[in-house]
Amino acid sequence: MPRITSARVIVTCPGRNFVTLKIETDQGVYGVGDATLNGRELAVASYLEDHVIPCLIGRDAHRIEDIWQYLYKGAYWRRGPVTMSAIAAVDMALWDIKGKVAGLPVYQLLGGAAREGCMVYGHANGSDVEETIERAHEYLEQGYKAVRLQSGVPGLAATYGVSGERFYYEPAKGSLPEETLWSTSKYMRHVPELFERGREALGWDIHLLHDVHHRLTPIEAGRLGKDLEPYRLFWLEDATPAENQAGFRLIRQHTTTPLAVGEIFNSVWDAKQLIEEQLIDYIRATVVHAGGITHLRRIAGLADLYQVRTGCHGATDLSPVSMAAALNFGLSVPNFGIQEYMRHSAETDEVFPHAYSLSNGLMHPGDKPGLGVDIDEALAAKYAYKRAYLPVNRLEDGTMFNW
Ligand code: GCO
Ligand code: MG
Repeated sequence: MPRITSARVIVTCPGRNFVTLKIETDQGVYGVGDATLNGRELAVASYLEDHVIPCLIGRDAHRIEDIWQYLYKGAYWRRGPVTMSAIAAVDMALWDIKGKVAGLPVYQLLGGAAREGCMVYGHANGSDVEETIERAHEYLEQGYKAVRLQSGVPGLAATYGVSGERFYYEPAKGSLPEETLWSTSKYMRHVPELFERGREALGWDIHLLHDVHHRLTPIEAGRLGKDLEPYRLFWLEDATPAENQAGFRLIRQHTTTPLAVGEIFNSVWDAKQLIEEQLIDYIRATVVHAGGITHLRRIAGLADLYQVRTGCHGATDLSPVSMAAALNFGLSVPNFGIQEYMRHSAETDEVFPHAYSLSNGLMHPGDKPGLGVDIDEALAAKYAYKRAYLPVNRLEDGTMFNW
């Protein structure tokens, strides 16, 4: 049995900030876990260093479930993104160790491949509809089966999902939060046009997705879903903030557009009513923010009973360690739906060498024992942490709103 001898937190900024936990054992085998919480990174680093690592030393690394329960129940203060990201990092690292000791990729330990690969969606974003469509074409040419369309809204200087970058969207920047302005009516007028043009230009063989990023009320979301029905979206994401799970009933009463939610969820309790009442179609909770592979499997198990499929968050602020874990999970889980894939920068990929690969719109975690991802610590040490914040959003009259 591999005993945990040491663990450390590695904070690095190869283009953006990442927090990684590395757990070492007396058998020379180590594991890595992602602990990145965008804009609040150092809170998780401290939670791990000051409170979790001292409890890990000497434990049997194979007892993943016991250590999960120990950290969850033992903290007394349950749930929350900081706690659950820290637990997730430990959990990922332990699955990585178990796989390496067994000589098997983690998906084999989870039941083996339930499909050939995980369908992913890429991000097409542009300052206007034409630019977004042009970028979506590039994904089609690369064999993607699904693409998310976001575009600038006429009359708004900036909006969620649109950036100067060609293939990914990186909202965290600045030494203080950037402030943007929002108008629901301008947005609601614009989105149906984006998808009307999108279908005309891209055809019907590609899945199209859209992220509202928590900016509508339930009844507004119902109307947008209805307006988008002719374009047969794969999903409409985060149509309204989801603290009030019952609010999704109102959306459901008005539209058959499939709904996805959950990238900011950290526990099955955030999604219980949404799943049990079949108020959503895709659950977007992911490995790093929802307690690791161990807890995500529990969420997926509940979702499967209600024909809700997975659609894990996979933005650039989730490190390649999370991506590797999500792919091992996604390949094995029966009710996989889709995986978000935003490419990382070349510097990030260099710091985190990985075995996963993309072919014809499907991603595979690769067959290296463990998660199939590593961290180059010497290289990581060259990129010092840079404080960065997600933007904040106001209505045009100055009222604080959801970003
Ligand atoms: C997505 C998300 C991201 C988040 C980001 C916050 O659908 O990929 O909405 O763009 O805003 O991950 O850290
Ligand atoms: Mg989103």
